[in-house]
Amino acid sequence: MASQIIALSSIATPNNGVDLDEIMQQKAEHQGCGTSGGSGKASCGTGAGQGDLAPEIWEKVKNHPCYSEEAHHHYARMHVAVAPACNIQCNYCNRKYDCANESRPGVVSEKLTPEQAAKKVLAVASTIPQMTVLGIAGPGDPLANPEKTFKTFELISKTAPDIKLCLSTNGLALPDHVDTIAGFNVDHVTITINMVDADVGAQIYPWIYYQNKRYKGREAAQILTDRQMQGLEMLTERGILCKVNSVMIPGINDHHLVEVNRAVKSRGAFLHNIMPLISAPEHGTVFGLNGQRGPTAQELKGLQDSCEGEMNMMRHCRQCRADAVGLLGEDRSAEFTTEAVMAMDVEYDLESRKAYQSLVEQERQATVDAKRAELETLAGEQSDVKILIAVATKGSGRVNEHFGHATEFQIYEASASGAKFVGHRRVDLYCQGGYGEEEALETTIIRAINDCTAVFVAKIGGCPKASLEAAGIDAVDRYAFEYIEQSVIAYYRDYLDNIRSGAIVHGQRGDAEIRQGAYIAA
Ligand code: CLF
Ligand code: SF4
Repeated sequence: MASQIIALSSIATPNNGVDLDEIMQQKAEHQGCGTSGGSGKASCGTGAGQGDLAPEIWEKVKNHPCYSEEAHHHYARMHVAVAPACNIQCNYCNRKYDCANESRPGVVSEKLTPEQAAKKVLAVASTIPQMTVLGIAGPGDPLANPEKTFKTFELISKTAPDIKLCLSTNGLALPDHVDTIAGFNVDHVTITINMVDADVGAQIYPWIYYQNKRYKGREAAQILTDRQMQGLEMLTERGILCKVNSVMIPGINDHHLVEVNRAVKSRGAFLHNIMPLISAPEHGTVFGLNGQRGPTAQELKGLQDSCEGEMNMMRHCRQCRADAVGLLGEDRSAEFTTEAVMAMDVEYDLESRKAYQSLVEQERQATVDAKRAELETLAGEQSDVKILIAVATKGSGRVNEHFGHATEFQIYEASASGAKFVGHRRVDLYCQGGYGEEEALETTIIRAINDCTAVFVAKIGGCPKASLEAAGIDAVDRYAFEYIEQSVIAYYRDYLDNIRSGAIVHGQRGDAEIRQGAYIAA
């Protein structure tokens, strides 16, 4: 395995923070949790693995970082911002910014022509060989800009046929374009559906523009929901995997989203992604200005849990920008400005990409095997104790980020069933060029992971460790560079042992804050 990893990193130097040589070196030096346990069967939801899905579905999702939680540790996506116009108005959107249905308000994209977009895709694919998906998600609505969207798909399907094409839409124009979408072999379409009741919809959408006419209020919302349901049915009839994004807006559609979940499930949606409303006065949106709050971490998780039945729930969405590039938890768009891309000599080497990806697959399989083995150590465990664990990672499914360098923490729920990814929390950087930013620690990091029992890091200094422990959060570096899920299970097993021996007393943690405001790429 070590020699394969060396080969992997020599094929390309993807600056994705996943330096596998470094990992193996550090792992050799740092004997952490070792290897116990293992899960075998992947968890339900988007953690679903090869054994949980029909082979033809697995083929479609296995390398898609949004449709497979497991894949998102290893594979990247990119967006090209070719679609500026929109045909509806959402109360959480300010048109100065990107489409808030698949991006955070607060950051402006560079808009591209289809030709510029095609060159950018080749440039990114050559630099980041684990980039497997090209999505068009704005900055307006892709299907309100059908010529630009489909021209982009046409160019990319000719020059980079191994890249999956993906689309995200509000659904109003969707029924008119399903055949074209199918014609480009698009396997993945996201529809943002926030309601199936026009009275709820009227509180979210002030107007839509449909068939050359502007509609308002309840009438607008009724047309929108009818078109969304029609589009969803048409896509699923053609075997296209549909993800539904829903923005959770407390007091407006939070309880109603359970009904939305039922409605989209009955029409064949594959995945439901319930996202928190991001709303702040500085965004200039209706909801931002009228003080509409977003959900807390517990409210979001509670709704996601209540919708998780036979339908897969996505919990790893990063609400990314319309020009996002990289793994879901990172943003490398700043490396690929139009000016930089146009100046690049791009050589698209399909064979190198395949070789790199086959080695990524081996690393991925190793994470699954390690989890399976560790889970066996929990066989027969009956405890109903559940704890949350925050993890600092920069990819590859390992605990491989220093506490001070983390801009997000991945959150895992540990229980007698094993380890399950349940979300992520964006935070301010603690480390500010040689010193720790105490304000960031108090105001964002501890609040963001306040519901967690422990935080796993590759390394942490004495001061932040003491502050975390004063807040009741165990700062753990003994799993540095080990696999995340294996480590979560190992920690949980030790945690139960400590409860039973009386060394610790298990208590419920409090709620946590979901970070508001824009994330600016480093
Ligand atoms: Fe982009 Fe969306 Fe395709 Fe993914 S994003 S168009 S399905 S390739 Fe993914 Fe980003 Fe969440 Fe979207 S994390 S906002 S769900
Ligand atoms: Fe904004 Fe997207 Fe809604 Fe259009 S669909 S108004 S771009 S959030």
